[in-house]
Amino acid sequence: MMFPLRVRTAAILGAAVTGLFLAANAAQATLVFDQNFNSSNVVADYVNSTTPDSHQFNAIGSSGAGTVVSISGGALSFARTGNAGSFSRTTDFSPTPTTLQYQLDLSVSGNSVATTSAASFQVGSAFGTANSAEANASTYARFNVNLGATPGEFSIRDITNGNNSPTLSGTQTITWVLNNSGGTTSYTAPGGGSASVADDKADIYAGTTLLFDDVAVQTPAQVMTDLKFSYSAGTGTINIDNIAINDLPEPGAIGLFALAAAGVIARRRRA
Ligand SMILES: [Ca+2]
Ligand SMILES: [Ca+2]
Ligand SMILES: [Ca+2]
Repeated sequence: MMFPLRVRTAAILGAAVTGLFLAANAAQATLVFDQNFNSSNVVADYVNSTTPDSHQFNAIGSSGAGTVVSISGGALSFARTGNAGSFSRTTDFSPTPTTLQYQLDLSVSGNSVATTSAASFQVGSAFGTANSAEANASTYARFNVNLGATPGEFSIRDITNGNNSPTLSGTQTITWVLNNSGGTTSYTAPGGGSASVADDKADIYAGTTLLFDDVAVQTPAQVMTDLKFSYSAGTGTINIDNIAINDLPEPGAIGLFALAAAGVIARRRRA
């Protein structure tokens, strides 16, 4: 049987819109930075202090012998009893990302004393290469790592809002989704399915478990051009691997497709 022209037109437009959405999603993630620490066992090989590429840091180091930095088992390892260890990426990402999905594998070992906020991960701008954490005013968003009293156990602390995740252990893939775009953005959640994050909010996952949903970032007016990791309290080893940082699709891009499609349908209906 034949459907009325309007229904067939709507079906064709619907298929076209679906195609545009798929195209927009397929075009999405752009690499901002990645590093899996597999190419060398020498820490310095991952550093370029002046002109780092999208796989290199401006600095990886420690403030003294109390923190030993090494490449161990193909991961970046900070073994701490004192001082502070860090990585810094201070050369700006270009173009400046407005959304980020910052993923890394995290594990701890050798810890036996619970320590809140032993280490911190930060994204912001105008960072330096000091081993200490960056100032809040320079920090778009941050989360901390708490060491547990049981070896291998840790938790993630949303330090900005004062919330702790449940206890984690083993190697956890942490996914930190940041939105500085000015509007809500959608993304594919770890493990599949659609998720969203509002402007100047963050989602944090361990594996496929959402630990923090749309929590406020530290300084909403900041931008996301620099990275810092700083480990400055507690005893134990923190291992970092498979850093993968991508930007998410511009919410405006998908919105424009939808608006354009709606405009075509409206014109057809008037005709
Ligand atoms: Ca690795
Ligand atoms: Ca969310
Ligand atoms: Ca903002």
